[in-house]
Amino acid sequence: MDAAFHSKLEGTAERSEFYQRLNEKSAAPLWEVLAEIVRTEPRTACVPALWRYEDVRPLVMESGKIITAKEAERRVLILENPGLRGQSRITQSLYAGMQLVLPGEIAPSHRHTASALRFILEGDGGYTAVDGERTTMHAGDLILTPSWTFHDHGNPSDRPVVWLDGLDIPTVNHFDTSFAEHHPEETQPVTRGEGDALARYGANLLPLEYTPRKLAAPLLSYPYARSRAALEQLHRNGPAHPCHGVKMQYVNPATGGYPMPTMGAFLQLLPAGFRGAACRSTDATVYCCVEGCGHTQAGDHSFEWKEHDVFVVPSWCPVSHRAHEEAVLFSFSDRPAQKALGIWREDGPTPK
Ligand code: 1HN
Repeated sequence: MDAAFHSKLEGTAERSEFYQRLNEKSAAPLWEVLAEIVRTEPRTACVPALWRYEDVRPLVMESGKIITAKEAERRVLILENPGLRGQSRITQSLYAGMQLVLPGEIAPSHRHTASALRFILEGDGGYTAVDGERTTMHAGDLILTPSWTFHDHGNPSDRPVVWLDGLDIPTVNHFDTSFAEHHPEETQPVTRGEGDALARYGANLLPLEYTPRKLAAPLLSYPYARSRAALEQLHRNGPAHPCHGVKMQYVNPATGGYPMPTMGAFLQLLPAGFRGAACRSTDATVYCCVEGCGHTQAGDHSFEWKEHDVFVVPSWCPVSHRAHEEAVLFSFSDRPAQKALGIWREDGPTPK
């Protein structure tokens, strides 16, 4: 990059006197900050980090004794990036948290500008209702709550339900575009039978003359059993990608695009003994181990992960995965937003 981006400027008395007068008029000299604000490549306060489920789960369960879902509205422990403490975010653009709904509880219906995805970790009898349809949560399912859709959660089962929430809250707040409101009722009325959206949009069929009217996928849920079976088949048909193993992206079946405009989601199988090459991309990514165990190198951080552990890899940080046994990783990032803006980049594989 141009030398001008890096040159150290001399601090003269004349300049500092000028800067003071600029300051009084709410103005500032670009040349003093140019190298800082126009980086030659991404440099972020976001750091690689790992949350072990064995550490977080007991705290999630303890939160169940501290506050009810109703009182909390949403009983969630935020996973805060250690480089971004106090900002309720796991990357610069994304929020992540672990949510608990205990047997018999209801998390009341509301809607907001922020889009959410949920990746189910534990429990088989919880549900989320979105736009008049309920979907039962099973471990490994991906559930969408697109921007401005009413959503409530409930747990009629006798076991706690825990999931990973991913929201684009920092993105929405970056644009100062947050709106939110409660539904007049605690639980929104159910207007369609369970499985309606999956049959209508998620079975390689679409209604006649269907044209998408919204940016988000018309699906509520992407059941794990189907995605897992597809990865298994693709693994048998081989070969695995040198960086990613067998990696697929969740899709909006009506457009072929991402499930939501601000967040993309991915599922990858790493075959037993897989040793991936390093690659990097500009979308900081949140990973969650669904099955198996392995190792991830993210820059100079090394993570040993197993089931339900969550880790985050910042923008442009070289990342490589290894699997000690066959493993499945779920992940999500702001890739669709970056691609829509024309600013997404990737690099790799780089030689081991
Ligand atoms: C929200 O609505 C949910 O609906 C979870 O489960 C986490 C974090 C911030 C703002 C809204 C939910 C959230 C949230």
